[in-house]
Amino acid sequence: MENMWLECIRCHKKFPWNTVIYTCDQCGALLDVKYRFEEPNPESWRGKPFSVWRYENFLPKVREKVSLNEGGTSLYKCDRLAEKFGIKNLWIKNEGENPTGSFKDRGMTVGVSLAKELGSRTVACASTGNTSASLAAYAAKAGLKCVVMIPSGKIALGKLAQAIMYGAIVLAVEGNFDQALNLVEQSSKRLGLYILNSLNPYRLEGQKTIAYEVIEQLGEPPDAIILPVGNAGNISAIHKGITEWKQLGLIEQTPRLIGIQAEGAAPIAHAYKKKKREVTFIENPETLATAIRIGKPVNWEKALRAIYDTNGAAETVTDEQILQAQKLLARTEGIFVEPASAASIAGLTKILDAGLIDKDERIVCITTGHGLKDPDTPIRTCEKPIQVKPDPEIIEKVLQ
Ligand code: AN7
Repeated sequence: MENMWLECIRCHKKFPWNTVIYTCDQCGALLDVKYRFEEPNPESWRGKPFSVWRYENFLPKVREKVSLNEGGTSLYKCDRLAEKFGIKNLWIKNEGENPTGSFKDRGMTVGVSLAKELGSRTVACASTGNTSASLAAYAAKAGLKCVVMIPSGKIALGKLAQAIMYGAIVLAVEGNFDQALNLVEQSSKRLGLYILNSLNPYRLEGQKTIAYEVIEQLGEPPDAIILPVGNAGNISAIHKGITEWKQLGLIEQTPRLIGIQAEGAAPIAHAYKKKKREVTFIENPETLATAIRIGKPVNWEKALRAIYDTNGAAETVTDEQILQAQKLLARTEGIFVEPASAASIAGLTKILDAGLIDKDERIVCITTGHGLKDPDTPIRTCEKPIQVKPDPEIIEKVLQ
């Protein structure tokens, strides 16, 4: 694959595509996958199924694709929700529709295919939940061994059920996600595990297809894309996808990328608000949106690049605002997402109030994970079922 290589995002040192490496050995920064693209011809993919591999011209070439038919998720026009916000053009890209219920599947189909291509036997990740569920499924499909390290007691029930069911070795680490990721990095050096967290640049290649799908579904790029940010891989991936299509002349406008973080876990939003190019990590991140309970986002540098390059923004939301947004979305549009995903909706209100988006702009919010991942939250925060005797008179009374 002489048309593809890895390149440091800071000092631009190049590495052959098949080097198993996650950070630059010269300056320590993350890597990007780079390509010498052939002249793009949209006709070459227009007839293909609506899925991640539809865009294989822009992805690593692999001999065997490990796929569960990921991508091709719905883009819903949300007029009832838009009306609540006093805006006109709001869509939701619902990534909960992926095979394991989150956007991570887009990354894993590419990342696990690469793991096979590179001859890895065991794949590993640290995870706040969704990454572990997704990796476990794709490792099963690929026939690879899978080790996942999760912060003990701090991942949603559904995600844990998935990782266990797909047969991963699940290690509950006594510490938070950041500590678990550190542990995976150290263990991978000792044990030769192939890491599939978002510091793996190949995983982000799959995730950039969210941008391509949105552009094709709308017929043009939106004005803004709003999404929750944790380890900051997704915002970085979407930025890379958009940048590549712009450079290839496939689109003219680039959407502004707006990242939303939970107040107790918002190092990137804090950096943005101070207009800084560096991030101050948070030692003890806290939020009920456990998916984004991350204090040391590995992709901070790529994420700030995404925000500043697109004239985007970052904002924080409280847990209370997240829960309200989760209910609002479910009850106006019939879309049930997990709390972290609702951060993008909660953030929209704040971004509009702050005047960072005009009311007539075309806005896409990305909801990253399915609501059933975390059944405990609605059980705790919503109305309890009304207990009744099987008697129509009682029903009549209750419903009056
Ligand atoms: C539903 O599973 O980090 O900013 O280990 O599950 O790309 O990290 C999950 C992250 C947003 C944040 N929404 O994405 C993990 C993990 C949901 C998520 C994010 C996650 P990034």
